[in-house]
Amino acid sequence: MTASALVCPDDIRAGFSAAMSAMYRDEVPAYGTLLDLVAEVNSERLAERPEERAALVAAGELDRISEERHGAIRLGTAAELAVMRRLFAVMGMVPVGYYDLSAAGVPVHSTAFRPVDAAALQRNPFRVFTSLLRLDLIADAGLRQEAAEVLARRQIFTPGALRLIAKAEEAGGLTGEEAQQFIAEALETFRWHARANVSHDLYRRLHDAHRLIADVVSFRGPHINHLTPRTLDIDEVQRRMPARGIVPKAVIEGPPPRNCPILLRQTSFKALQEPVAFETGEGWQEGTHTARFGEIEQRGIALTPKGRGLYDTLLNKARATVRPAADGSNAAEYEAALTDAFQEFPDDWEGVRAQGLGYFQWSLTDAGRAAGPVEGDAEGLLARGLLRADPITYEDFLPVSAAGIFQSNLGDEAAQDFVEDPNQQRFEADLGAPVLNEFEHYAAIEAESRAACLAALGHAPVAG
Ligand code: OOG
Ligand code: NI
Repeated sequence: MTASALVCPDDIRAGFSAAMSAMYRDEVPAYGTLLDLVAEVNSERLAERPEERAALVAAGELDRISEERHGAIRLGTAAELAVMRRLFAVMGMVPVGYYDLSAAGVPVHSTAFRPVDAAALQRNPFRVFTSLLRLDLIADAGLRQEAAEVLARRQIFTPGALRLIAKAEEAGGLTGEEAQQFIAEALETFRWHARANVSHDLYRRLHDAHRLIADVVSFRGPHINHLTPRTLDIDEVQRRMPARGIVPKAVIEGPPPRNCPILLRQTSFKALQEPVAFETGEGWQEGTHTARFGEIEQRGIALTPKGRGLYDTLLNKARATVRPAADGSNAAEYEAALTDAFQEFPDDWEGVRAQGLGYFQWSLTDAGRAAGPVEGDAEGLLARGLLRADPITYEDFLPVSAAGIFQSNLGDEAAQDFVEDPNQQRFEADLGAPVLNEFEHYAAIEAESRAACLAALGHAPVAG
């Protein structure tokens, strides 16, 4: 078979993301309502802001503006995580970043499977935030054992999916027909199961240990627990949710609204209580489970370690003054504290760049392309109008925000103290591969773009 018969992984990812979106809208009607609301606000903003619209057209992003950017799943075992890595690899998604949520009272650690190069992100940016349950953080040894046994018995991948993953690894990809089959088989893993694979009694005991443990252990597979489209105005979507009959979480996670957006702002509607049937040995007993929700996101510039350090400091400062309550009673105070704390973070691109807080993509201006060989460093050439520096979008996640999203969808009573215990080495051993360090990745994009500009302007290639 020739390589040209193989489908590009980006196309498989795009097909998978569309199939997942259709399945989730069908399973969770409130998510369809959220998508409609996002599309409405996005089109209003585009009508009001022709410059923003033109920038999206230039970036080739206008058509896909309201499409999903990410989803999330929670896995039970190391073996599941290792196969999940291979499944996502078929779609050009690799593990980026390590997130320890134990510090925030959630017994998981996580990575995000995502496309990394610019062309792949532009074709389809879909990512999956993937968490692995840490049974080692459950205090009760008996319960830990029972949970491990239930997890050891389940197979979350279909035989067809496993066969096609192996086929893709062997042949270096999938043909068009195989890709269609792969999408259909892979989708099965993320489907909701209205029948639990445990008794109501075990469910309740798992739930009492932590609601998240019950969510992972009690079902046949890692149902997708939310999907997240991009909005051009997160504050407005948050405001309009109640009128659409969906209940927003108390506060928007991440930085306050700014002229120059940084990192990631996210919010969600609260998880729904859904009917579930539990095994009794003789039949099925009705009960409920709360896990699935819908989220929205708005992204800004990727920050350097220095910028991220400042972000974390200011966020902690605001949260030390006002800790957002899940019922929304102090939401206004929290927003005020956040805005106040972030006065210290420069809110113009010049300032962000000059202080080394964010990552930028360098390119030649028209004048730069027309110029002959010139002397000077990047900053000097920028000042002379021969180069430009555009913010690089942050494509990853934030642990404090993720914990806030988890927490608001697990209920306040789920907040628990675990000893902070990051274990990236263990996570990578379970995954079967190292995760890509997101800071190094953004730094390399910036350095390469700057070196290419200088080379084009007749400078000797910069060493390193
Ligand atoms: C994942 C929560 C984290 C995000 O956007 O930060 C997340 C989960 O609830 O499983 O998706
Ligand atoms: Ni999310």
